[in-house]
Parts: sequence; C-alpha cells; structure tokens
Amino acid sequence: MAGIDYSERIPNNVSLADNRRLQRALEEWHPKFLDWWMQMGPDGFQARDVYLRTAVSVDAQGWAQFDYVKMPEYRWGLFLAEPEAGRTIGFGDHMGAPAWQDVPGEYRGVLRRLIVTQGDTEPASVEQQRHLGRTCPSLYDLRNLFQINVEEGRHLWAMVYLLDAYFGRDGREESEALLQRRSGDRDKPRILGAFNERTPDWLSYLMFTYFTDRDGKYQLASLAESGFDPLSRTCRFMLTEEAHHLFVGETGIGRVVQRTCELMREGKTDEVRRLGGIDLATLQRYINFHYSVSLDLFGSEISTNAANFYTMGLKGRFEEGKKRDDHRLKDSTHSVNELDGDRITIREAPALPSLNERLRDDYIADCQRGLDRWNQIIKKHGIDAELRLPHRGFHRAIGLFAEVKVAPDGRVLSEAEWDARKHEWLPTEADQAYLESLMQPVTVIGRFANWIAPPARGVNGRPVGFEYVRLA
Ligand code: BYC
Repeated sequence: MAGIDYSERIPNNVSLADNRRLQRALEEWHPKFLDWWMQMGPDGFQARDVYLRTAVSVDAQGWAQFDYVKMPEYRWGLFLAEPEAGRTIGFGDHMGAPAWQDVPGEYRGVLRRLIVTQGDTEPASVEQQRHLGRTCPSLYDLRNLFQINVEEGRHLWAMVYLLDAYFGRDGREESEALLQRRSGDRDKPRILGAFNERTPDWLSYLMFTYFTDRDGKYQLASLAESGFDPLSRTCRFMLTEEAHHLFVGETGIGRVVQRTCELMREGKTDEVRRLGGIDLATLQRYINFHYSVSLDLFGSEISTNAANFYTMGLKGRFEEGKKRDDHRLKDSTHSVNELDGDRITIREAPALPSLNERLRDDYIADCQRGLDRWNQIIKKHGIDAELRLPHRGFHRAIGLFAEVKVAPDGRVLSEAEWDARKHEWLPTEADQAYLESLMQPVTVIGRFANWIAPPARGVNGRPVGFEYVRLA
C-alpha cells in the first residue's frame, strides 16, 4: 500500500523531499493558494469543524480517512496512482513506445495547454459554489458541498504539480494564472464556458455535479490514457475522488425528484410549488440548461485539436485500453451530425477529428442512465411523467449547433419560434426567483429542507442525523 508522507508540509507520494527546486516552487505557491481559498472558497464556515475525508493512500482499498477538519487546515497534497511497470503508449503515432516520464519536447505547448484547461476548471467550480453554504438544505448536504470543494482544490494542486514539476518557468507562471482568473469575471474569465455560469442555488449545484462533473469524469478518463505518464497517474487518482462528486449529483437530484413525487401524491397536484416543492417542469428546464452547457465542454464535432491530441499520444478515448481496434484510427470513421438546411442529418466523418463527438456520445449515454433511474422514482409513485435529455443540438454555443436554434425534440427552429418558446425550455427569471425563495438554510441535525428528501444513508457509516458540520 502506497502511504502518503504526512510529515511534510505538502503531503505527497512523489518524493517531494528529494526535489528541492519543486519543493520551493510549491511552497511559494501554497500561501497564494490559501489566500485564494480564503477569498474565493466557501463563504463562511472556514473556522468550523467539518466531517471530511482526506486521502491517506493511493490504494484502492481504504485510501481515505474521515475526521473533523477545518477547511483551511485540509491536507491538500500531491497523490499519483501507483506506476504501472513497463507501461507503453496505448494509441496514436507513438503507440507501443514506453510511456513518457518527462514532457516530450515537441508536444510541450499542447500538453501544457491541456493541463491548464483541466486545472482551470477546478478552482472555477469552487468559485461558482462559494455562496451555497449559506442556504444549505441540511448539514449532510453542507458537508458534501465542502467535501467536493476541498477535493476540487486538491485537483488544482494536482495540475499545479504537473506544471511546476515538468514545465519550468512557464509552468510556474501558469500556476499563478490559475489563481488569478475568476469564474464569470469580464476581464479574466475561466477558460471554458460552463465554468463562467452562475451556480446560484442548490438545484443548479446538484445539476452541475451531475452534468458538469460528469464531463470531468470523461475528460479525466481520456487524460488518464495519456502517454505522458505523470498526467495519466495524476488523473487516475483524481477519478477516485470524482466518483463521490457524481454520487452527490445523481442521488441529490434523485432526492429532489423523490420529494416532488411525494408532494404530488400528497397534494394530488402537479403544481407542487404551492406545497414548497420543485415541480417536474422546473426540474426539466434545469436539466435542459445544465446538460446543454456541459455538452459544449466537449468542443466542436470536428476538431483538428482533438485529432492532434490523439495522434500525439496525449489524450486517448474513454476506456481506450478496452477498445478492440488499431488505436490509430487513421482509416476509421465515426457518425457525426450535419446540418442540411433545417434538417439534422448524420454522416460518416474521419474518426480522428471526430474524437470530441465520440467522447460526447459516451457522455450522453452515461447521462441517460441517471435519467432512467430518476424516471424509475417517478414511476414508482405511479406518476405518468418522464424527464428527458433534450436533443444534443439544443441550446448549444460551441460547434455545429451554435449556428442554429434547435428545440428539445431536435427540430431546427426559426429565431422567432425559438424566442417565442425558449421560456418553456430554459430556466426563467421566475424559476430562479422561486428557487431563491426556497433556499432557506436548514442546519438542525438530521433535518432536511422541504424540497429534498433525506438520503438513504449517511456518510461513512454515520447516521443521516449526524453532526456533519459543527456550527456551534
Ligand atoms: N468554452 O477544437 P475545439 C472538470 C475552445 S471538467 C470555451 O472545438 P478542442 C470539472 C477550445 O479551447 C473537464 N472555449 O475543441 C468538472 C479551442 O480554443 P483554441 C475539463 C471552448 O480543443 C466539474 C477552440 O474553442 N477538462 O474537470 O478539441 C467541476 C476550438 O476548440 C470550449 C478538459 O476540458 C468551451 N466549452 O476541445 C470541476 C480537458 N470548447 O485552442 C472540474 C482538457 C472549446 O483555438 N481540455 N473551446 O484557443 C480539452 O481536452 C479540450 O481543450 C476541450 C476542447 C475538450 C475542452
């Protein structure tokens, strides 16, 4: 079992003590990170004890320990999955060559850009979620929010480690810039669109952790295939933590659906707002929004960047190792959408530049699985309704569909039709105002806001009614 050295200021399993230059760079960055955390991390609660898990090993069995921690004292650190002896590059032009232990010189710029883009999303999400603690629906949910926040902070550390350890002075400059951009800032925004959107309420947050964190899962899994071994190992360990974030999203929305159905049955009405719940139509509009902005995160359908990342051996496909083909893809094709006037058609395109779309396909199938589970909850209550993923062309800002307006059912619309109906499909100001009115904090141990059902079980074997955050 690979233990983590906690005797050092920066816990790590990368022999930091033997690399003085890196140690100095990270020790210089550390207080800047803490300043950022205090300024842009959770608003309030920083002096409170929170029941958090901390990584103590990279062993799949028993890698974490749970205890009360004050967030600024969280042991952020550098943890890479165990090296795989004799690992070779699994795809692209260098397939079969030993995995790179250092940055391949010719791909330096591209690799840095990928790492910076990944790294930028981590602090962005913490910034987006910083006000949520004030309106938590329970101590259980509050604790999960903070768990995600500290781990996103650690994922930033993971990318900063790669930049500082392998990219010299420009890596250090990028590490600083990661703390300077701000989600939603006009002058210094975060790099990717979804990370500049607001997360003003807990429904948006649960949708974000379901849909946007799931992009994280697919992007990290693709980077975990990288021929650059330190990136691969870093991402493999990040995925272990990421699973909990997705759990929070899926079970969180499931609990909202559950409560909505209970209220619908009790009140014999679809209009559960009168009963302080979130109606299914509102849930559908929030799904439409968060799903569509998350689809944008995969980039254009046809992308030479994506082809290059793959050919260079830097970013693979989801579960590349399990695929039974030549892993070079120069002669294969993939189905992509095309616009033919006001019709959406499908054509076969060369596989390499279609890799973003292929990853998006995997993501869409995964998103659907959660919807199926939420629909099961609705069905179990004997309610005849269904939540749906809108068409992939709906409300898109990146790629082919950015040029047109597409209805949730996939019809291409005129601007006028879109303007007349978009309020049915996307969250409205009235929805936002209603949700805001619902967001009253519930901090009594074991109690939950009226709009969300309690979870099936607590954290780490603790009861649901456990003091997950000590407020007194
Ligand atoms: N917004 O060829 P294209 C996570 C840019 S989430 C703004 O279509 P490409 C997390 C693109 O950068 C996972 N700009 O796309 C989740 C390019 O700019 P340049 C994050 C965008 O390059 C929750 C231009 O448009 N990780 O971990 O093939 C909480 C043309 O690009 C967007 C990664 O994304 C956009 N949505 O693919 C916490 C992995 N989309 O180069 C964390 C690393 C595209 O012309 N990133 N552009 O200036 C990548 O693999 C790729 O950069 C992308 C884009 C998949 C994002």
